[in-house]
Amino acid sequence: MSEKIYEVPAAWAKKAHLTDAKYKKMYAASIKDPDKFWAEQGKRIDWFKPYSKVRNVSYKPGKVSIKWYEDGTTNVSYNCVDRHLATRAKQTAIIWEGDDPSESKKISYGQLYTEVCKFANVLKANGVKKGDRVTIYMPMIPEATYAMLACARIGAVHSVVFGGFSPDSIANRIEDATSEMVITADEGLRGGRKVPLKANVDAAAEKAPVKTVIVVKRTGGDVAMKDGRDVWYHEEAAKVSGHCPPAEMKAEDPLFILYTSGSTGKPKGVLHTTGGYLVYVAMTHQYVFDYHDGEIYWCTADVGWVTGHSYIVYGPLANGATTLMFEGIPTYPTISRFWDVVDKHKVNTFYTAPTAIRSLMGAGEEPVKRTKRKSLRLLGSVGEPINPEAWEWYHRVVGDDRCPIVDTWWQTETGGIMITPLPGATRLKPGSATRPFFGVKPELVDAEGKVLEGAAEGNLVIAESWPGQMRTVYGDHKRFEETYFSAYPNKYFTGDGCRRDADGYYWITGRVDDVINVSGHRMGTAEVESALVSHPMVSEAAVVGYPHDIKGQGIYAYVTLMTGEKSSEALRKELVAHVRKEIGPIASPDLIQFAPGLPKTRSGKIMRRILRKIAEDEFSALGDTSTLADPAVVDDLIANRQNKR
Ligand code: 6R9
Repeated sequence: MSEKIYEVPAAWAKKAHLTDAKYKKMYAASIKDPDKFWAEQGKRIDWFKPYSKVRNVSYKPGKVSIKWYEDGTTNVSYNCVDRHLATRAKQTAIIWEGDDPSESKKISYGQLYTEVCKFANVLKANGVKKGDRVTIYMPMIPEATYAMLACARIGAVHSVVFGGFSPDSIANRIEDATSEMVITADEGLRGGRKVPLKANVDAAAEKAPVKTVIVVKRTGGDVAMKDGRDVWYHEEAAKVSGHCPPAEMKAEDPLFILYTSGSTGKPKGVLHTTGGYLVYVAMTHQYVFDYHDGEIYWCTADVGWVTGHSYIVYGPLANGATTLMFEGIPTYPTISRFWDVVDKHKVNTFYTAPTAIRSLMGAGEEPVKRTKRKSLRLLGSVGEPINPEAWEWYHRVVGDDRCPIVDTWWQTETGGIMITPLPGATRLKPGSATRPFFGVKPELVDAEGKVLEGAAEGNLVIAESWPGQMRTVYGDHKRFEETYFSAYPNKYFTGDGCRRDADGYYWITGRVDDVINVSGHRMGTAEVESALVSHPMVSEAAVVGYPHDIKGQGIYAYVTLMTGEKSSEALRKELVAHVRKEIGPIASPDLIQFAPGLPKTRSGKIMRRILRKIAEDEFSALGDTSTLADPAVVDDLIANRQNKR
């Protein structure tokens, strides 16, 4: 582990919202008297009716309940749009950069107001009411943001499904959310290639029928429109007014559901609510990115992930920022695309994932160095641990040794950033997410739940609640309690392992459950396994992660075939295609090993520890295998391993 320290640049210490002393003072206050601290912070958004209660939280087993600002009323779309009109109607809210570099546009807050109101009126005209769930399956175009804010405006609950998911995955999410409307586009465009979004929705709706599909025209490609179900957005929008009053929402009314992978079973619908979430994402966006008026801020995530929700849409817009939305990919039309966009739009803050950095690193410095990047002042990282080599490269090559890097640790469940450097305040150590954000009380615990003090390594839990915390698993509160509050009673369990060093800095070491992180995308090994065993020739499957130079982790699948079936290269390809169809391209196994048997205990439990070691090509350290029902299977697994280094 690198222990190199990067001091806060002098210019930063002067200009930033926070200094180290201020951070320490505010942090101490936030932990000492959370009610007072959050009562004050709650004022950063506008309320229709002010709150008198701040926090009402119980982590008690069987009685988990999380409420913030519960008697206040507000509206998220009002806060992200209307309240800026008096001062920022002409300021750019969204810079949209198309897949093709010749296509870009700027949307002012004034225009955003009209677009969001129109979209809200279209939803209403098509029967959407407060509390209804609306599925959004969109490319990275401004209409995705309009649709989200339009739902928030009328009190509908959006469920955004990432455009890379398959029809089956869409169908499962439509069913789980009991959603009767899908908003999509004819096609998406990424790296010059078309993505058949509407066709995927059609296939999903075969399995999970919906009443209405609203289709935004993006490419003009040929799509089928089903009579009585499908409508064109532009035709509907032409019929409605550009004003729509924001609904008065209670602080704890649901804002959105976002599905994420867990260690078991199907993806969970993470539910976030209105008031606390918005306070938290606005506050973290301001401090973590040291956002100042007039700056250009770019988060490269997709709105289909929580990072897109909190740090492309809600946080930045609540703060009246200019947020850049990019439709394309880092390598199209050239591998300099990110930096060309930075120069074109004079981007000040750039927030991306380590996997992107690592893949660009592979192409060397020249594609970066041929661009100027003079506007950049801050870099950010999110989604997975960033290895010190990638951190140093990001700092030196992309940031010209001038820009601090904020390595932000958080989760779909946490709503916003939890452990992070604060530029101006925090000395950086490459590879460390450094210190907790205000109000966040991280603890390290051992397997028995004993809290570890000082420099230590253990499982990361968060004691106490914070306003951006998820409130429940949609439709399954029991699963919520079991997943997050049962391993360590009275604490929120993150699922991550973590080390704390002698300076109190946190180093996330990765998941300790059966969740893997592929290119910053969360994937449950159980999901990939169930996709594999749904193939008629597969009898059993076990999936583990293994270290991958660019993706962080790759997907390694052990597959046992039905008696009489023969393994072949063709079958290997077929299984990869099968998983892509069942879940989506992000779940494609990188390596498949056909195995006559899996290592099981006598009680029939697959010993994943062994499979992980073999996938890592570290089979000399398999540990105790004496409890295996048939230790001989291990020899075969080793002999036929797919990741020989
Ligand atoms: C925001 C987001 C959450 C999981 C999380 C952890 C990993 C995210 C990280 C990080 C190390 C960071 N993770 N940020 N690990 N350093 N800065 O990514 O949400 O998709 O729910 O993933 O990602 O393992 O538990 P989500």
